[in-house]
Amino acid sequence: MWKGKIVIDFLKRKESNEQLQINSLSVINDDKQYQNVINIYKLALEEVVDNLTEVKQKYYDIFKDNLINNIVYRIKTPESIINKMKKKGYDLNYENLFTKINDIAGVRVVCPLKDNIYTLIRIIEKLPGIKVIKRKDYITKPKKSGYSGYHLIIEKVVVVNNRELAIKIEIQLRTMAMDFWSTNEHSLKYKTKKKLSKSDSRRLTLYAKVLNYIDNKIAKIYSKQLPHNQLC
Ligand code: 0O2
Repeated sequence: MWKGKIVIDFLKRKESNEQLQINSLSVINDDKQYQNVINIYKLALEEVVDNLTEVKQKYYDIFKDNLINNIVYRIKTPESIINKMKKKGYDLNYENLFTKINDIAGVRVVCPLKDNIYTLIRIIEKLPGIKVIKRKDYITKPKKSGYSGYHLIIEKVVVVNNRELAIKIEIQLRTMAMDFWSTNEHSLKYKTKKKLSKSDSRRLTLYAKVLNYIDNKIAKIYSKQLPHNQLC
């Protein structure tokens, strides 16, 4: 199977022998090579989203319960990819893009409760054509900011020109409470140029803890619920 390095060979062969350097942001959007790479990521991403949508539906059909609330996905913008590569000190070339940036294609799955996340991870691990290559458990160990969630880096096998390619995709798994916090913190602090005051920053970290407390308490109420046939 083709891994990252061989994808580069594939592009090299297809696109002449010019050096595979990501030159600058201004050229990247018109760069045919870049578009070819991104199209492969898009293909892999769409297949993973289809897989997860099917899991959501099948789980509901069997258990009449939601394992997944919603699934959102995106391809990272060129700006964001370049910023991340610069921030991490990587040279701007396709080899680093393939091998070191794990979230060019990203899926976010929001589940009702923490237990659903762990059930879903076990299901994802068994999906055909998907291999989990890295995990980050920010649920057991939240980040200093308060950020919580479970990240899986997977390789999804796609077929391009009759050859198999393993493409890296990041799956972020969150509860509704984690997603509420992260989405707001993302715009208030994590991805904004505006500076948040120290006290507001501290508040956000505190609210993450409060939401985590509520997440656990709601799960506890669910766990005490009797099955329908035992209610009377
Ligand atoms: P964006 O804009 O959301 O895409 P890796 O290279 O895989 O080892 P990476 O990607 O540098 O590690 O870091 P990590 O911890 O896995 O975080 C990846 C993503 O998690 C981030 O992507 C965010 O989406 C989310 N995240 C991490 N920390 C925080 C946080 O403190 N607050 C919020 N709201 N989200 C966070 P990007 O690319 O940084 O940003």
